[in-house]
Amino acid sequence: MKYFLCFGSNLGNRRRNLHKALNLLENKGIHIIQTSSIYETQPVDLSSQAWFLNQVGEVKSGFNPEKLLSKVQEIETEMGRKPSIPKGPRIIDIDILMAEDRIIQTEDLKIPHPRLDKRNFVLFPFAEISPQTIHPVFKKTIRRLAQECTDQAVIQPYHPEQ
Ligand code: PH2
Ligand code: MG
Ligand code: MG
Repeated sequence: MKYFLCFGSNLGNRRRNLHKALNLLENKGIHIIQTSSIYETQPVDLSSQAWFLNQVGEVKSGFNPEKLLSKVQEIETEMGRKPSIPKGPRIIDIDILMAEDRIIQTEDLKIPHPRLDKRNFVLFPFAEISPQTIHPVFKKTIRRLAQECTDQAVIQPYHPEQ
C-alpha cells in the first residue's frame, strides 16, 4: 500500500532528524518513493516554540495502516522523542497523512489526517510531490486544497546555513 507521511522537527539538528527518520523507515522495510523539499515553517497551534522543518514523503509498504503507525511510533521513540505537551517541541514527528483512498476513524488512528486540509506546512510539500492526489473525504485534489487553505502561518523553502 502507498502512503503519504509528514515529517516535522523543531528540536536539535532538525535537518539531520528528518534525514535519520527516512533512513530508519527504509531499515524497517518501508520504502521511500519520493520526498518533497524541506520547508521551514512557523509553528501552528502552539506558537511559542521554535520553527519547524517539515517535509512530506510518499512511501510504499506491505504494512497495514495500524502496523505502519506502530512502526513510525517506534522510530519516534528510537530517535529519542519524549512524551511532552501536545503540539509542543519535538525531535521528530511522523504523521500518516493518507493511505490511498482508505478512510479510518479509530481512537488511535485517523486517516486521512484530520488537520491535513488546514495546514500549509502539510499541503505545500504534499502538493509539490503529488498535486493530483485526491483526498478521499473532500474529493478534491491536494493542489486545490492547498490553493483553498486559509492558514496564514509562514512557510518558506529551507536553506541550511553554511
Ligand atoms: N506540528 C505540530 C504542531 N505545530 N507547526 C509546524 N509548523 N509544523 C509542525 O510539524 C507542527 C506544528 C504537532 O504535531
Ligand atoms: Mg503532528
Ligand atoms: Mg504525530
